[in-house]
Amino acid sequence: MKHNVDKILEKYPAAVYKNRKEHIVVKQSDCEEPQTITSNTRTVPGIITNRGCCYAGCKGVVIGPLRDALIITHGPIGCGFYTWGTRRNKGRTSGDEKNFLNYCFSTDLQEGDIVFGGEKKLKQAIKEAVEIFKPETIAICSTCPVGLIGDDIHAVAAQAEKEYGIKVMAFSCEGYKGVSQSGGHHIANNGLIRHIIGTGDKTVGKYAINILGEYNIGGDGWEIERLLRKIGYDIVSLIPGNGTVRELKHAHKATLNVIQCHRSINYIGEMMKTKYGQDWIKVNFIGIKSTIKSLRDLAKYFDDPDLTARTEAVISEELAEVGPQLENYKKMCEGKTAALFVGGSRAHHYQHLFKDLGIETVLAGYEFAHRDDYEGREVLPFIKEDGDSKNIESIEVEADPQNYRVFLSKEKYEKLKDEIPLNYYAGMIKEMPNGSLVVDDLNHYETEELLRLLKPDIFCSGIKDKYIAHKAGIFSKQLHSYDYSGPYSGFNGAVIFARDIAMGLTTPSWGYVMPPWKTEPMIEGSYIEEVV
Ligand code: CFM
Repeated sequence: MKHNVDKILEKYPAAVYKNRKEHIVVKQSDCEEPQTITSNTRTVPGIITNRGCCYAGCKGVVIGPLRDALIITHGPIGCGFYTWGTRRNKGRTSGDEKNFLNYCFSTDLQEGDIVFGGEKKLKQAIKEAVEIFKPETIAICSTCPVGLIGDDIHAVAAQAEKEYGIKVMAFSCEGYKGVSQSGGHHIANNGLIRHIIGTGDKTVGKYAINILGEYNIGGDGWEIERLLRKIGYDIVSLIPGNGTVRELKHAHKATLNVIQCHRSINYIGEMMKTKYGQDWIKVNFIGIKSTIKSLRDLAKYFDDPDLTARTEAVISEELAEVGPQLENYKKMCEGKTAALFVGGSRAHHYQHLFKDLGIETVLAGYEFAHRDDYEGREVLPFIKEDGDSKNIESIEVEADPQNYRVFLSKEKYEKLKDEIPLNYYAGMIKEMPNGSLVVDDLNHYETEELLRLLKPDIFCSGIKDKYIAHKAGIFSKQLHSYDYSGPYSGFNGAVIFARDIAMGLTTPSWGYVMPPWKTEPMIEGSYIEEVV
């Protein structure tokens, strides 16, 4: 079946039509010159978008989950308030560690501060934070007005670092910078490389890894940690879900960087490769088959018979545990279809888990991914315009003479590169079914129209459009926060996800919801139709 996407786009003015058409692709594997996708561009003004901001990507996503970092939002109170506890990134402390995850610190800028400057207030906030909470690390994250009035948060941070003898980092992650959350990831990654990673000197174990781009939403990271520790890996640092600045200092000592979310953390992976020689590997612990593949890929990298045997033993053990339950849920899910619209990697990762349950993905989109997340890193040299390039620093790193190490021989590296995703991500589109739709930065109008056109049984998105789907009689599951459920990763997580999806699909509620198009004929001039 072909989809008449043009009919939806026709409603737009000419300039918007052209713009949006470039962001929509129908997967056609038999096509000699498949359409490329445009992404990482600013949202068309006036369009209602689901995207977040640069501050959300820096403070909310990358820095926020570090348990022992006390984060001060320098800006009006709303910015801090709306990022307080809403992402469900969990953390558990041990020993004498501090945990600031449940707090929200802000300078609460008022009109007077905007006129006369907010640096004084920031200094005072740092002083109070040090006196009351005695943190080892403070991170300052600024929001839009701070960038506009020009407070020098970096000078304040440097002075506070001297005065209190603790680490104080400043992130100029004003909301308007870059494209959506994506710019904030980049700024946060730069800061962690510049200030933290490489400052420790811990001795690490035999199979030493860092887990990157896993945020422990709903406990996903805990499930992944459990599996990897059971196999015998030494997890040097978690960057950043359930992680600490204390551990992060030693990250350069690990042998391999294991990357779950490519979009938000690939900068750190790449910079650590240049600076410390560490390879990174792209994994996906969402879905049974993809978890098994990821575990086997890791074992291949270390190529140690003991580790390989242990990997296989753990896979069999875990599978035996979850197999029968999954089969049961699969019977309720098989044959259904899903549409996914999430930030920059979950719309890909969850297709694997849906496939395990016999559910096909008919539409997938990212809010702010870059072309490489869609089409694979091989397109990197051909990306003409980078949405980050205007106002986000791209830092250059060099090999560290003391800490640069290479784990694989050249021959081994070349051989392994063909077998596992070593320093490589293939992107989402290659793995999508033929005829499915890929839409970058889906807006509310397109969401409604595509739901009517494709009629998926499940729509996975976030809080901003969850209820549009419910009002249309379509079960919707939030893939950002998991609707208070989770973990969904690994073997046990797959069962919890299957249970939640089966429960959602079989609830009789959807039958009681009657959107107009279920009962009334199409209104004249309706642009919703399927064409052959
Ligand atoms: Fe990576 Fe994320 Fe995502 Fe993301 Fe996010 Fe998130 Fe996300 Mo919400 S880091 S890109 S900026 S996997 S908060 S844990 S769910 S949009 S798809």
